[in-house]
Amino acid sequence: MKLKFSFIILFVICASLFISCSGKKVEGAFPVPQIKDVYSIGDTGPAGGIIFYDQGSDINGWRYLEAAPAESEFVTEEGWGLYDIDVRGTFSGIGSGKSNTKIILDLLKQNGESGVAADRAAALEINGYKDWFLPSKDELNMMYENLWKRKLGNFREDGTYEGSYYSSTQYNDNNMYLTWEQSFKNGQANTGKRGYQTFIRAVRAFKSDGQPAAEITFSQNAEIKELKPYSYGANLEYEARDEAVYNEIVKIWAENGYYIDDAVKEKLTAEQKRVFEKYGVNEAAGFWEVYRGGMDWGGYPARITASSFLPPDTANADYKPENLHDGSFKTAWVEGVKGYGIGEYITFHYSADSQSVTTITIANGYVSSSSMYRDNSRVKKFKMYIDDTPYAVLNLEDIRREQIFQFDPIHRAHYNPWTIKLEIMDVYKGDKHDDTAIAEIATDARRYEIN
Ligand SMILES: [Ca+2]
Ligand SMILES: [Ca+2]
Repeated sequence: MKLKFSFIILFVICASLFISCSGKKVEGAFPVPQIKDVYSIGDTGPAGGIIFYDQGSDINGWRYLEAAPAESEFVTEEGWGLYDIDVRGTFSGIGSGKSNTKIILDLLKQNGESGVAADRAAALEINGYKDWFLPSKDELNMMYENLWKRKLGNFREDGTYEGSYYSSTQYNDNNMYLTWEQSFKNGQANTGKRGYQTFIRAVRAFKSDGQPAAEITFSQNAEIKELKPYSYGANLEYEARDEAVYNEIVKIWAENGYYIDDAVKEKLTAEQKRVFEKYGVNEAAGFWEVYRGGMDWGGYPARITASSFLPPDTANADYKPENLHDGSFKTAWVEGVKGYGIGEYITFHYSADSQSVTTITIANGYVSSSSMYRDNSRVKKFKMYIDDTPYAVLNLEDIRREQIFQFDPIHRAHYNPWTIKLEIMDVYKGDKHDDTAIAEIATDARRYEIN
């Protein structure tokens, strides 16, 4: 009892002198904490901050998120730190800020860096609470939505970057390592370099009973769907040697009024007959061309990047990520690391106004011939992420045929750009090479009827 009483006295003295009890100078006295059975958005929290998110019950070891009081806000000369360092494993989702911050703190320690956004947030001590962290991208946005829009929280709209606040979420732009931040002047989430003096507002998580959240509150395996192909698209048992013969048939087809009847068929050579039986004549597409029949309704990526790709070979074939979406089954992306490329990934970048995505169609492997297909490796499992948060595991079959995965529309708030990432988890090993290839991937807003 006596100890507790002295602590309160000490706290009052410290607060009135604008000095925290750890001896560090702080900006000002903090609001008086409120202890309640149930908190609403906008309430003063148990640490004197403001409640900005409520899960409704304890899930993954926490219920509420509390933004630190405005008096604790800061900028650092050194910004976010970890320039040019890949901070792997951070997520955007609500509930990921605490584990993101732990990843950043470990890397800062490894690199001997300090005095930047995450470690200064984690070092805050406010009304006796020391469990502060840097919010994730989506957590930061909830502060904007639930506090700023109600004129709560005294967020800034000024400064060089118009009230930009740092999140703890990395953005990997083709191996340029940026950080998600959000302007509280216009609500836009942006990716930025890490040296800027952007504002930092720490947050903390706590349980229904008011106790601090568990150590790691975000499980990257939470609720991941296991998906199999829902349907199949084009049969891709093409052979390069058939291409010239196929083109002869297309010519004959055009010369005969875009039709091949029995009389025309009779005149075909044996080789032409064989190729015609195998492929038919595709009215709208060339031999290697992806035929989508005008069905591309939306959900179209603005660009595609990859964690690595194989440099061009002596035959001058290239294996860039753009080959994944060039409309040709002849070209492929091939990962560029030693071994089978487990952990390598491709990222589809969508603009803020893109449609939702409901299908991903994948032509697995180097499909341009049966030997190329077998010699190189194919993907067996992809881990699919939405904005770096795990969403599903795609289980691919080892077939030269388009495989179509379908899911509920992936809705994103239509004011921020967003991403789908596919990470190689497992492969079908090639007979000759450990190069893992994918010929084509399309994402789409179309939806297949359930039989
Ligand atoms: Ca391609
Ligand atoms: Ca490889």
